[in-house]
Amino acid sequence: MLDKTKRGWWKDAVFYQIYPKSFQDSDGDGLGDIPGIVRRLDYLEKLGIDGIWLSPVYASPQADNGYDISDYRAVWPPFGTMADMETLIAEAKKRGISIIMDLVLNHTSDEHFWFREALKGRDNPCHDYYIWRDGAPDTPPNDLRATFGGPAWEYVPELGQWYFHQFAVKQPDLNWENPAVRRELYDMIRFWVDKGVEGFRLDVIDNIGKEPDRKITARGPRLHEYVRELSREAFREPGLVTVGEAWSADVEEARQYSDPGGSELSMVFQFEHTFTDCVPGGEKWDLAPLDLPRLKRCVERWQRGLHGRGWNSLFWDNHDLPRVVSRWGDEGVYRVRSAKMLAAALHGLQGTPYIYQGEELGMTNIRLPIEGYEDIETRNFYGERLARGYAEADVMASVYARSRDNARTPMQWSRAENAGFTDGTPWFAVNPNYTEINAEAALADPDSVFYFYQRLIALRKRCPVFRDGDFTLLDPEHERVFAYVRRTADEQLLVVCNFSGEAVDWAPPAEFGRAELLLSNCGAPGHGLRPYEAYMLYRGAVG
Ligand code: TEU
Repeated sequence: MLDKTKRGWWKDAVFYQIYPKSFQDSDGDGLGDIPGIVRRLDYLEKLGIDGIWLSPVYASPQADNGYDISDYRAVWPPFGTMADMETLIAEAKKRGISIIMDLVLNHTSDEHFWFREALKGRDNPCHDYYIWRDGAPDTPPNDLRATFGGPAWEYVPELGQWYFHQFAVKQPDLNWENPAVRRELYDMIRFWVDKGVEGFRLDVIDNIGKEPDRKITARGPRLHEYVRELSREAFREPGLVTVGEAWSADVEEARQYSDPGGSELSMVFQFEHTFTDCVPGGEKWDLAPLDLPRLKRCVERWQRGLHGRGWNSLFWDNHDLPRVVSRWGDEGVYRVRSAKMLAAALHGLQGTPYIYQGEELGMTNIRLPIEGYEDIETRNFYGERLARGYAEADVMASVYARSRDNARTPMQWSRAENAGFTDGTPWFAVNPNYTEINAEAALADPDSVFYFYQRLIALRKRCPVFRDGDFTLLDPEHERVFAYVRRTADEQLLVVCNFSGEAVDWAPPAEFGRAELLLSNCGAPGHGLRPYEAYMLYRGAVG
């Protein structure tokens, strides 16, 4: 078992993200909950993961599924109680699984006590916890837009002031320039550390240093000063793992965030690779076929850029992204094989892998009529694009491919009604393919995607090259094959993945002629590569 008191233990770890609303319901209200997670810990232990990144479970009006927090020190009642949370932390720990909480420090809900106080008047001590500008009701301070659509400013007639919000109107931004705000947040973090939480995922951490008057949202001038202070004041134990969500980070900046000296964070989530199938310069909704050479160059830049100088996180999926098997694999005949191929491509890299719930089953995207979507971003996008004159069919094509709700359909546990997720009415549509794609079926099939992930997790623990090896990309311009070599002084690992549904003529480098086959998704490698074939070859010290 990993020694989680030591800095760096996460370099050997694999994490699993749970989106609690959609994981497991235990009381029939149609919403996943904390006792439901406890019930599934044995399943996660079997998979072999070392920690759970738990998306927000705090008290919240749920305007953004919990990323709008009204009380950081309370659990949203439909998810359970504080006692349930304590049980989860303890039961997980017994199984060697750490709980990593999601921290939303950039904004609160407008129903948070601080904001309700702030609305009482300019003299209220909480007023300066948020970002206000004087002005007339019809002219916002400037033209900054919110991520979820509309202006980033909202007018409050009673105060004659506008408040700043980078996300929904119901998510007012906290004023990090106010030391009292920072102090409150550090105290709150310590509350959770004292409860036994072993790490944190920091929501949009790159946005905390905003300076809206200068139209600066991400990467503000004081950002790293704040992150260092946060780390010093709140993350005192060297064993606490911290991962910052940083859409704006480039390699250079990620080095700073994940500096091995530990002055900031353990690692960041960066998203550059998730734009390699978007129209260059466009938004995530502007679809283009995957440009594999572009994806490979991107991965190469990050692998080489952080080797020895920082630490990567590795992921294809999360609660904001579509399902990777639908995106870059095949939902049809090659679903299982392509899901394994994508897993191999990612887990062979240097960094800490994150598995998003259901990814280990090869769960897929969903298609619903627009009324079926719950996500605020999806709904606003649909309205805005139609208003701008886009054709409905094109807008829906983007929704099918990129809506965050693709990831938020209930976890598919079994063939039972509602996929075994709930005895009640699920809060969100269950993907009808649950009769075929579900955990029960996967556990009964030794060739399932689940066991492939289980083996990948075990391999990372067996061969140091996964953690330590450098990175050499083979055939950078090849449009179908993603192959790379990882090397340490006495080990070599070759990862070969066919990203296409067609057979490809490709042979491994001669030095791997007698290498050990660590794993593969269609038996022993033959001549060339079969559709979506993937394998790993190994030469080295570890038997
Ligand atoms: O996401 C950050 C963020 O910028 C997203 O809105 C992202 O741009 C979008 O999902 C891409 O489609 C984080 C959380 O992960 C997300 O779930 C929250 O909605 C958001 O912050 C606000 O807290």
